[in-house]
Amino acid sequence: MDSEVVHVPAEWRAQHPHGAHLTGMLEYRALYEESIRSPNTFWAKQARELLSFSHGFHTTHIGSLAKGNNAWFLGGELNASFCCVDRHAIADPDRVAIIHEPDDSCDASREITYGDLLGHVSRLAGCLRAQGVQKGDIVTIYMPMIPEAIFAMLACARIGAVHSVVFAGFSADALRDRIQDANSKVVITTDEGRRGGKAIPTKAVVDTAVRDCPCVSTVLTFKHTGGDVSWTAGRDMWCDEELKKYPSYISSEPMHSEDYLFLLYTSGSTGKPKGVLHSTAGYLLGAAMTGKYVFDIHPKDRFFCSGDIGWITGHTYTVYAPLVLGCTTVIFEGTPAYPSFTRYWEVISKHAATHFYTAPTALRLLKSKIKKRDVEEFNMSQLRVLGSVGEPIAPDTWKWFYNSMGDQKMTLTDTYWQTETGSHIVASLAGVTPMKPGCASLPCFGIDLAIIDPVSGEELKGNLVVGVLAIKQPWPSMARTIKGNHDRYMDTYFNVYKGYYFTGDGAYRDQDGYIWIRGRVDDVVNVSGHRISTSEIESSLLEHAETAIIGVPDELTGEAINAVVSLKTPVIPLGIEQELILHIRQSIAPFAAPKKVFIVKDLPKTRSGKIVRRILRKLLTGEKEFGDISTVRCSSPKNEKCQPLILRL
Ligand code: 6R9
Repeated sequence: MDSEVVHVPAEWRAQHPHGAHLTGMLEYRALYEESIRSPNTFWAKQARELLSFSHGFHTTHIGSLAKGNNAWFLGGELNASFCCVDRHAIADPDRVAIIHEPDDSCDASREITYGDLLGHVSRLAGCLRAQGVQKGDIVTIYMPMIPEAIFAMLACARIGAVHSVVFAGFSADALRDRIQDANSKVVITTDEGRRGGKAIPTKAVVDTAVRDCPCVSTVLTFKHTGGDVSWTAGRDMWCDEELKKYPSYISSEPMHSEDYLFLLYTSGSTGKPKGVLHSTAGYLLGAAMTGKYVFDIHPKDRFFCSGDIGWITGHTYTVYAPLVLGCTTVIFEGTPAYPSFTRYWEVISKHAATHFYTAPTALRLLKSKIKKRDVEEFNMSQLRVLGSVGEPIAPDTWKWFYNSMGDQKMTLTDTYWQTETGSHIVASLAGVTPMKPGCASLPCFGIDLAIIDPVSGEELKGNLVVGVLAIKQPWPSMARTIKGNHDRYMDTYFNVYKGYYFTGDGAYRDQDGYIWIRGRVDDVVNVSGHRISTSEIESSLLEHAETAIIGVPDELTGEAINAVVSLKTPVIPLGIEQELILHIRQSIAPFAAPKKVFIVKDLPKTRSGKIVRRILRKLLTGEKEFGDISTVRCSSPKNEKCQPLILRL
């Protein structure tokens, strides 16, 4: 598994147009040592170098992992929109901040300079203020991948409002729950979005969601496709007309370092999604520092991250890292498969992207569809850095990415991190770290990793150890709390192994100290890089059935959801499988829908009534060995006393 090492190609450094930020592994090791030995000195220096504080901080850090009360850069004041917009607009207003590539390759792309961005963000910020949005209020954003979505995030930040971006693939029910939890007065959306040639009815979904949200007084809608929408007078406003009323510059609100910048919902191992809250200074520093060192971003770069702004990857690496560092972010509204499988190559060559950051699920799809000759015509000469995120990347997919898109000339970084960590925590540094295909590799600066034995709870020191991955020192971009439920925050991350942050992932440290991520050890399934909790899906079916949701390996999506369902009715209605799938699509999102549904008479349970997923997983993956089943009531199809487990497929 860990034998193959791919060294950074010699020409990478020789042909670097700006000179890499780090000279090599010696510098990485020295800086890493310093970041662990003297974290406060290290982080204070980074913060002063990479962020612009309107009032300097007096204390770098207080708090501990055991208490879950970490705070950074106290006394400091800054504004994320100032750091991402104003300072670049002042220095170089004509530099392009955002390039938008539409879904359809025949439609024109758009470029927004830092100077223009300042105007767009200011106007929208003024408009939000006029709608009564105040410092600390949460604004919900439900939008496709267009520049206006970034304007909306930064406009919130400008007036000190907290943004909550909900992925535009979520259903109206899921959106409603998130708007209600955030108690948003204002929701920002578009008439429609467009993906893979299809219209996404964003406004219609918002209309349905806000029916049950008395907190919402304003829905601001950007015109995007020109599609028909229904209109509620007094509540709905067209942004395009409204924004003309506001000035193209308003000053940014000074925020305390620890004021929240955004809320983002993610799945945990229990049913209800968690609203993870991130701070202003700490989060922004994590984005800036990993952008600089992991991706080696320079101001002239054009960074293309295919991650949607509805997920943390989109927040940190489509929006905040590129903009805080003052480079160009390339955003793409479409899919890798429309109108053809060469779409990513088209986007990269058309916009001369220097970086391309994507997920293994897209790569697996392309790997099965693309032949070398399909992509030969594209000019990829500007491309310097490739990145992977979201799930473990199998060595063969890694190699395909490196060889076919990277032409063996680039550096490929596998980046491991989470919504809660804010920015990368394990990653190979572009152009620096010798790469191992399929391996996230080494800890980022300031991240003190531990592998823990899940049984004894003891840290496993040294190399060649397998266990669960934890972190033993606080770092600035860690999430500060879960909205409305600090106890859940403590129990999920800090009370599992006292004194450590628990990631929920299994990991192996090889003989070179490289970290191999082995996937979740809790009840979270990762479908195409989207996190979803098994119990969230199970509880959505509770009315109709008792269900066990199992993640099984899948060639295309990494893991696929299988549902094993025991119905509450004595008769099994025809077509019930499709009905259940539809129900999940509507109540959560299409990506949460099971690939297969198995209707069974009874689920295997322990004597105390807990479903034994381990057995179902083995059945579904074709394993014959069931392990110890002495405590299981309905143990296996072979057990004569039990009803056959699978009635029909
Ligand atoms: C950034 C993001 C986090 C979970 C995480 C892990 C998996 C992410 C990975 C990876 C192996 C990588 N994960 N990156 N596993 N190698 N490079 O995806 O955040 O949506 O919160 O998911 O994704 O299981 O715990 P999030």
